[in-house]
Amino acid sequence: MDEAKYSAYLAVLTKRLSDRRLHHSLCVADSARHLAEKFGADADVCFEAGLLHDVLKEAKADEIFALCRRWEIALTPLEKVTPKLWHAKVGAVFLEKELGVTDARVISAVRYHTTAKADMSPEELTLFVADFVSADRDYPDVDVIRAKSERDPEDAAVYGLAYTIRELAQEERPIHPDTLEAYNDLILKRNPKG
Ligand code: DGI
Ligand code: FE
Ligand code: FE
Repeated sequence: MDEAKYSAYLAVLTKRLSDRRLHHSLCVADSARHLAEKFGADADVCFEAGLLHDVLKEAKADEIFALCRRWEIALTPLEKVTPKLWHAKVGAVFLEKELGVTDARVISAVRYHTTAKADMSPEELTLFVADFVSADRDYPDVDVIRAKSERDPEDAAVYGLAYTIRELAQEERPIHPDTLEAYNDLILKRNPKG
């Protein structure tokens, strides 16, 4: 990425994000580039998507709903009541409309970075996994998923999805259909007989 573009993105991120979240974004960008180089996704696309993926993570509900109206983004009933999903779907459109991102691979990786989806592109999968294993992450099995990510990113994604689905079900919260479809897709690819 050229210097001018990097500085412009950094200025937006610095304005919108806490120090901790900015640090997370830089760590995810690094992890995404590393995984891309190792497993053959586009490294520049993954770095850019990693840098920008959480740009709207700290936006307030008022702003999210205003952006949805302005850009005619339709949230499903499940998405409306799940604030953690907003920054991915609305953030992807923000990249296009406000930051001038034109590469559909970057936009789509950001869009699906929280839920994942069935049939992910290499760049979508890479960002999804990078967000779990970035250097700033510190949850109980982060070492397990880091080790998997270095061997087989799809295996790491299955582990991450199973972890998220388990947590959400345990708390009796809604699970986005894209999350369930991503999980089934990767499981069936691994073992077509189920
Ligand atoms: O933005 P980050 O914190 O870096 O990570 P993220 O965008 O992957 O968000 C993770 C959060 O999103 C985590 O608390 C679980 C939640 N989440 C992920 N998939 C789903 C979900 N929440 C619901 N209700 N349904 C989902 O399918
Ligand atoms: Fe996120
Ligand atoms: Fe993130």
